[in-house]
Amino acid sequence: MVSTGLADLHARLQAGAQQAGLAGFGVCRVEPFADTRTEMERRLTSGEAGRARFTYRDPHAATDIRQTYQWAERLVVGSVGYLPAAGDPGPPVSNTGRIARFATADHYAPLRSALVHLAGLLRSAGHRAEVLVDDNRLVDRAAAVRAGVAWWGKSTMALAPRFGPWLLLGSIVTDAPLPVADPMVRDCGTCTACIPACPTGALDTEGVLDATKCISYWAQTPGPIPPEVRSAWGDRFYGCDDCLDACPPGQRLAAGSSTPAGRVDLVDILETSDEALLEEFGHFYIPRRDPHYLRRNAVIALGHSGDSRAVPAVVDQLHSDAAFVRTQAAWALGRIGGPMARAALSDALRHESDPEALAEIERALYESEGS
Ligand code: B12
Ligand code: SF4
Ligand code: SF4
Repeated sequence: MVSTGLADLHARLQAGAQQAGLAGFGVCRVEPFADTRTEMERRLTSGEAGRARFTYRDPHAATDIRQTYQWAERLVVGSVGYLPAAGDPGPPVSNTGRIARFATADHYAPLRSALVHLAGLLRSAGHRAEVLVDDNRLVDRAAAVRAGVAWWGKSTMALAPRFGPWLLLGSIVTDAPLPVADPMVRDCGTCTACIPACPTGALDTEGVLDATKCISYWAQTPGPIPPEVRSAWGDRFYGCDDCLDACPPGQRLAAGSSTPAGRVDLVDILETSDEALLEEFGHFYIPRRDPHYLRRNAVIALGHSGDSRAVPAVVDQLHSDAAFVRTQAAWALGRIGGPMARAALSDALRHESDPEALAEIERALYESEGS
């Protein structure tokens, strides 16, 4: 039995969520997300989690909010739609790269401010409230599904009617025993469109993602990109939207989001200072805040572009102080080919000391033979 005070507070939160423009709002209990924990542990053991840290650093804590907040009674879950605001990168243009729509700007900001506002309502009613947005201490999708804000898609995305997968998720942890929502009675039915749409085969039919094959994972993971992922990279600079683009429930919204956004000049990126890169892309997850990873991604996309006008900028990256950037630059030059690329690779062969970069230079020279 929920007291009138709590029912009233719930109604005020719901109205506040609507006023703040949230796409979804729901409340759920805080019992551990046992199935998610089991699945995370399975993926850690099988290797499918890759080197992902985030929630995988401590699956026990991420699936049991009471380990962080012993007083927690409920999760108030909110979602925000980021289309049409995130726009559309449009068709590929030579020497440009694509930013996945969730990252064309800090699209978490409106979600964060809406949840901070709702947390204020909870606190003024005498309750505790902490806002968690894309936080490693909570598995956001499991919370959204339990709170009736979304259903689980086979792409592993949390989907909602009208928005499809184009949603970002966050929660408020509270000690207010608010009335809880019923989960959404919905699933993907017979659709499996996202599975063949994935360029690297990272998804299977069971709703499992193998992070070690996912371009989105590699775009934010240290080191050189494995050859099979590199060869499917296309014009991506950060993130990947292919399994979202393929998803029928989100396609109407995507089709109406045509304002150009999220296309960047990759040669400019290679020529931009560390400070300016971190300033412009500060809202990305960049390992150790090291801009070399942005240049690594740019160089791979330039290799796919195959445009000889990019060669001088990529040649400069053969002198990068990060071996993984030199390795990818050699690979890109091998793909673009041409006399200037070959001359730079031959020169690099004489001074390169990193074994992986050296092997890539040799391969690139071999592959660009005759170009
Ligand atoms: C680590 C992480 C990643 C990793 C790994 C993702 C993964 N699948 O684990 C990488 C870097 C690959 C990644 C990529 C992306 N991410 Co991410 N990521 C996270 C993070 C930090 C943790 C996710 C986690 O713990 N997963 C644990 C696994 C086990 O849970 P799960 O993926 O939900 O898996 C469940 C399903 O598989 C389901 N399930 C099991 N069996 C079956 C069977 C069927 C039939 C079905 C339908 C389901 C199902 O049960 C599993 C366990 O409960 C969250 C933020 C957070 N704090 O939660 C964001 C988050 C999941 N990411 C987000 C986004 C936007 C993305 C990208 C779209 C970004 C992009 N455009 O590049 C891609 C999407 C790739 C994809 N298809 O998932 C959003 C997703 C929002 C949404 N609507 O779902 C989140 C929630 C961030 C946020 N706060 O909004 N991400
Ligand atoms: S984000 Fe891209 S690479 Fe990752 S599962 Fe989706 S389509 Fe595949
Ligand atoms: S593409 Fe189809 S199967 Fe995949 S998540 Fe969307 S609705 Fe589900």
